[in-house]
Amino acid sequence: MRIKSAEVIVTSPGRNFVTLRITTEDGLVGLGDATLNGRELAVRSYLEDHVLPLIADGDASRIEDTWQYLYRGAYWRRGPVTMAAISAVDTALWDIKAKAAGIPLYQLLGGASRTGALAYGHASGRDVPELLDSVRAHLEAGFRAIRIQTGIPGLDSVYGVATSSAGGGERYDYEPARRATAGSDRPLPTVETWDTRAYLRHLPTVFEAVRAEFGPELPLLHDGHHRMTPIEAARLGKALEPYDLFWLEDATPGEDQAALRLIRQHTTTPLAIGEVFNSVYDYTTLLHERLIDYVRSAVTHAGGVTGMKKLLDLAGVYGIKSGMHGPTDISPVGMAAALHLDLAVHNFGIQEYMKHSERTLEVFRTSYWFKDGLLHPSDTPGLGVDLDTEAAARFPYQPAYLPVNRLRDGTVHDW
Ligand code: GCO
Ligand code: MG
Repeated sequence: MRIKSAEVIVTSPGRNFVTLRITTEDGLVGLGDATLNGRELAVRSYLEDHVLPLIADGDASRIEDTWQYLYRGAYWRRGPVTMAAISAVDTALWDIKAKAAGIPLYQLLGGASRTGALAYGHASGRDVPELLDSVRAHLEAGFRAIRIQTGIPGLDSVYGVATSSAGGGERYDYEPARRATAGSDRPLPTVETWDTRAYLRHLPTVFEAVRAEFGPELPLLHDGHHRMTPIEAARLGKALEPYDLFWLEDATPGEDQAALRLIRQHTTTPLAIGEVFNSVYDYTTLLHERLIDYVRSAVTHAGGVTGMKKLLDLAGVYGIKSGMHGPTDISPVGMAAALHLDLAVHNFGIQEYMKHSERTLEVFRTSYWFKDGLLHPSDTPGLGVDLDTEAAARFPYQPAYLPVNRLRDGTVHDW
């Protein structure tokens, strides 16, 4: 099974995606997601300039060997650009292998361990009444686990709060990486203002209102998006204990693994971290010392199906579960890869799920489905996603950035 051709497709159907498409001599096509939100073209270059020449004419069946060759062979290891590129090659090769076998990928990974993957959706509101409406809409749409994010009195714009409506009352577009404004030839990140004290005061009152309205059963999650110091995070975890969260995510900036020790000593609120990680080595302290409950990496950023499987197997040794990253900047290809792993691994916890826009789904033809709170990757051979290259060409790349945060005095803060 030799690789005949490989191409990188950058398309922007609503937001930017980077996809690797590998074709074998016998005509099998494999897809891999290499999207790195806001830094897309660096991964395209890494793939086109440094990876594709190395795998041209290679044996598509040698997945582990290709992974090790690209990881160890580069000498310069890890990092989001390198690992997104390796992820794309790896995922495309798994797609091809499963298609060659005529089976869905999860069968190659050991077969189904469950009937579907519990998915959480994103409820948000600029204030509490709007948030309660959004939770209600998510319950009506079938979600059985819900992430809660709200506006904070005194702040104009806050991470995780939808600013536009997708129609049908579903507000989902909470963090489009912003495109250049009309007339400007130089896109710059928008700047938001942040105030941790206001956030810490407000958030427990929000969870109190949600529990009062919807009762104790519904699993509720929250994303702190890297903004707290360890002692602030510890305080928030304690304050949220009465509301029985499924998890508190990214309470502190992820690169400081030791920070989680301090949080852990103070609270029994479960902790999740890792969406910006790209290697199992980013987790070693967290896993060995059982400082977290869920690993948040995505197949797209953690070295593909191979990298993610290695990470989840190590996490499983410590009883730590998966909670794979699944916002809309993970393409439908990355999402499908996650779903096959979700179905197969024993230590599955939950899957994040933000539905892609209709425009995105014009380019990426998916077969995975959502019903009664669970996602299923489908039984289509391979990943079960096709890329319509003509549709992709209609949506050329558009420079865009995530926002940045500043404190009220102008100091740069984590976003
Ligand atoms: C999440 C994440 C995303 C990130 C995004 C950045 O939990 O879904 O925090 O919302 O902000 O992936 O590109
Ligand atoms: Mg997050």
